[in-house]
Amino acid sequence: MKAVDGVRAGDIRALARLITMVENQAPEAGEALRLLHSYTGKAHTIGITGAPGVGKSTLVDQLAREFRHRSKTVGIIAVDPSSPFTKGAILGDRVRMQDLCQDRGVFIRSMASRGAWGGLAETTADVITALDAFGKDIILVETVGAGQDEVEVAKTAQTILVATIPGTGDDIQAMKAGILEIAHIYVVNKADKEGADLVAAELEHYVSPIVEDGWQVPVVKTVAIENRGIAALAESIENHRLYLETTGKMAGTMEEKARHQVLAIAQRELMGKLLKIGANNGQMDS
Ligand SMILES: Nc1nc2c(ncn2[C@@H]2O[C@H](COP(=O)(O)OP(=O)(O)OP(=O)(O)O)[C@@H](O)[C@H]2O)c(=O)[nH]1
Ligand SMILES: [Mg+2]
Repeated sequence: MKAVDGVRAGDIRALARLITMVENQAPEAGEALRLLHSYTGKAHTIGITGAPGVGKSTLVDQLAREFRHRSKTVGIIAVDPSSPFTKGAILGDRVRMQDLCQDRGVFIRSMASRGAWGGLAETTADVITALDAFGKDIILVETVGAGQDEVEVAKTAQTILVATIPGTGDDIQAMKAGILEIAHIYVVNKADKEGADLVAAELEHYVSPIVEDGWQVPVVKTVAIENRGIAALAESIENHRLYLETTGKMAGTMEEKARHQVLAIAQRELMGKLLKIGANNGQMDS
């Protein structure tokens, strides 16, 4: 299959075309993904979530640079569940990331909710499959917001970062609504602002009793705009990957994801058939 061969050969345009096919839910996309599945399993997927404006894009940008310094190739997916279009904010990010775009070791893609069925989380998982099969070592997934959709998107990653900032008032209490629990690493960004130590201490107090199978969620302070704390954050991410590998959870999460993905594909195909039947006034045509 042409799309598969192109992606396997490291052709960036073939990768971009495949992702467009996935987003448009083109029938060939499912077949291509099925074939590409056997080439996946190498990438480490990192999700970054948190309220609007906390600095997720800046963190992604700096982490991408940090991993490039560590000779890793990087894929970036920016997901905005709230918009049916690719919004200005993400386009702005892309301009900011322009010099990263010039680096052939980095592939950046923005996505917004599309399609009548098939959730954004499923589409994100499919794009991750494509990037993984392409050979990216690190895949960074930025999700905007903190609702249920965003949590679902974040969960497509193996390591989840939840970012917060000092002085917003919407601290731990508000954040507990579904988002704190999913974190493997907390990031207190904008640590150049007053109150960073307080937020970090609060978070530490919150997480200190929680040790899940030997993983203690760390709280990492960063000043993303000044590239401070980024190396330490990359270290924590690396530690989490080692933890997943040594506990066998890496294989576990991948198996679970594959199962989830197969289900999602079946669901989408069934939905497509049902819609077609609906359009044909209830007559089965095939
Ligand atoms: N003072 C300070 N400002 C920062 C820091 N990191 C990011 N910013 C600024 O915060 C603003 C928002 O940063 P983004 O990276 O776009 O935040 P985001 O979370 O991706 O925003 P959305 O995608 O809109 O949700 C920008 O003006 C950044 O320059 C930091 O460590 N300190
Ligand atoms: Mg952003």
